[in-house]
Order: sequence, then structure tokens, then C-alpha cells
Amino acid sequence: MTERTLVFLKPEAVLRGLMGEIISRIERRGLTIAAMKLLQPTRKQAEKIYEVHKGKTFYEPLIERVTSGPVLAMVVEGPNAISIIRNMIGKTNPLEAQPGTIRGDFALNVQKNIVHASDSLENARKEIEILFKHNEILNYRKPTEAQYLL
Ligand code: IDP
Ligand code: MG
Repeated sequence: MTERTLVFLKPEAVLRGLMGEIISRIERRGLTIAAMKLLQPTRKQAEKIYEVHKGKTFYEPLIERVTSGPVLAMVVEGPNAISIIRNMIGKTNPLEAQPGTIRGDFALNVQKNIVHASDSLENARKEIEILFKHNEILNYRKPTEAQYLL
């Protein structure tokens, strides 16, 4: 099933110059980037995205970190995009993330684990709405993928 998921590169990824590398992995996998923008999330946006973690010890530092600088947000689309991207980013704790995954290749620290991605269809819908307006999300198909990949 074609799904849309929210992916954002956290400030540590943007500040380390890893945007191109990570966008490239998403493109090479064959997924489509339906929307993309660089922004500094507001506290309100970050709190909504991480609502489920409210009350946990890492919640406040997480909100602080993700609102501290530029974030590259994307709506990524494709068959089973949610699971595909979750597998590409690897386990939450980089200590457990396999080499070859984004976190397994670029992160050492769970608090600076480079990337966020939605974990379910319901959360994807919710999270996309927090960062994107409807008219910022494009509908298009890449001819190569339509012909050779899907
Ligand atoms: P996810 O990003 O893989 O979906 P979540 O459990 O949803 O992981 O946690 C959201 C973010 O909160 C993580 O990406 C990580 O940066 C941070 N986090 C999660 N668990 C811990 C922890 O035990 N200590 C510190 N930070 C954590
Ligand atoms: Mg999560």
C-alpha cells in the first residue's frame, strides 16, 4: 500500500552536513519526496510530535534539542513507506542500530540520533499535519520508479 510518512533530519544532522547523504539514501531506495522544507520547529510543533513521550525523563531535553536549530522535514511516499523508512533509520539507540542504517552509520548517542520518522499510519497523518500544509504536499510519480521499481 502506498503510504506517506513524516521524516525529519534533526538539527545535529543538518549541522553536521548530512542532509545530502540522507536525502540521497531515500531517493536511491526509490521512495518519493512529496514535500520538503528546512525549518526551526516551534516548541508547540515539537510538543505535538512528541506528545506520547510527555512525562518521560528524556522529554524536555528532546524538545529543547529539536527546537534548537534547523530541521529538514520531508513527506516521504511509497509502498509501505512507514516500515521501509523505519528499517532504513535503524533502532532508536545507535548502540543497537545496525551498520547500513542511518543511525548505525552516523550516530553514537540516542539523544543525537540524527533522524525522526513516523512509526504508524495514524502518527504519520498526525505528524505530517503538524509540519505541512496540504498545498505543500505534491502529487507526482517519478517515471523511473513507475517503470522499473514498483
Ligand atoms: P524513535 O525516534 O526511534 O521513534 P522514540 O522512542 O519515539 O524513538 O523516542 C523519540 C526520541 O527521543 C528518540 O529519537 C531519541 O532521540 C529520544 N529518546 C528515546 N529514548 C530515549 C532515552 O532512553 N534516552 C534519551 N533519549 C531518548
Ligand atoms: Mg517515535
